[in-house]
Amino acid sequence: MVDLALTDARTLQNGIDEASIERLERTLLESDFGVPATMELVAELERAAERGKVRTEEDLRTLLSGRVREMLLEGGPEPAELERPAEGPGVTLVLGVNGTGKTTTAGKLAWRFIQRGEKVLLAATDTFRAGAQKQLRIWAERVGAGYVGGREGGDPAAVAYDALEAALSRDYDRLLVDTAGRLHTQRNLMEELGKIDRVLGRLQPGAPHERILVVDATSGQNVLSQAAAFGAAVALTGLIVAKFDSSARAGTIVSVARELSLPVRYLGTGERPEDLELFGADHYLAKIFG
Ligand SMILES: Nc1nc2c(ncn2[C@@H]2O[C@H](COP(=O)(O)OP(=O)(O)OP(=O)(O)O)[C@@H](O)[C@H]2O)c(=O)[nH]1
Ligand SMILES: [Mg+2]
Repeated sequence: MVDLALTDARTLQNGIDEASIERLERTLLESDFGVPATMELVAELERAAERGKVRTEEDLRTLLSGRVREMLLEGGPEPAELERPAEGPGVTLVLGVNGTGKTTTAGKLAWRFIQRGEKVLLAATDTFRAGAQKQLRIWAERVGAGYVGGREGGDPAAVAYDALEAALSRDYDRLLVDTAGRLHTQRNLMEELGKIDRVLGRLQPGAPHERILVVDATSGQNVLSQAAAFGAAVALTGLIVAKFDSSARAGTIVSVARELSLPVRYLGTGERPEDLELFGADHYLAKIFG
């Protein structure tokens, strides 16, 4: 929650004071709104204060949440569930740097769609790290999804191909493709993503329908450079912010929506299957501004 307490309640009678504005600026930066969004919000507040429009904390809350809502919408329209075509499985690539929560998020998404009556297949294209395949297979068993993996050291694009072939022939509604964590500096690994993407598209025109970057809520402004690097390799369609439960830096979402024009689609709020929420501006604003 972003603390909107003003420094001195007395000043409210004369409008908001300079110290309160500075304090708010610091709070926004500490919450990872980023410099451009913070500057814009503070300037807006100063303009409103000059016109005598901010006299109470409630005024401040209304002003900020209204403007933050507009910023969120710059990332795109209010997000809906992951896309699924009229025919064939909805294919989603799950991407991100090491340890952000990709595999967990793939498992949670599977659970979510299974709850909605869909038939879901999970594909483990991380043939690189020992144990990665098993982790996703356990999730598949746990939530009742199908599972396709490959042999250790095998070609990730070949696993993706096998999985989509299985999804098509066995009438799955969804295919969620988990990928190995990688740094944007690992050029081969970034190119491998492009290959997985193309292989899927050749087998089912239009696939993958979603390319989701999973970011860690505690990464702050690093999220921006991650999104830029992955966005250069494949055309991202949105973000999932995992570990939202363990971060007070809620402003990251605003800077992402605003600076990257990418919508946040879901928030990860824990380690259980049900700990994934569809992102909604109202809910988010209530969470951060009360
Ligand atoms: N509290 C919390 N923990 C999470 C969340 N999502 C993932 N985790 C934890 O974060 C750790 C890493 O999650 P993984 O799903 O293995 O991350 P990954 O991106 O697949 O990791 P690599 O495949 O190694 O790149 C695990 O301990 C998860 O349980 C979340 O929303 N909240
Ligand atoms: Mg993983």
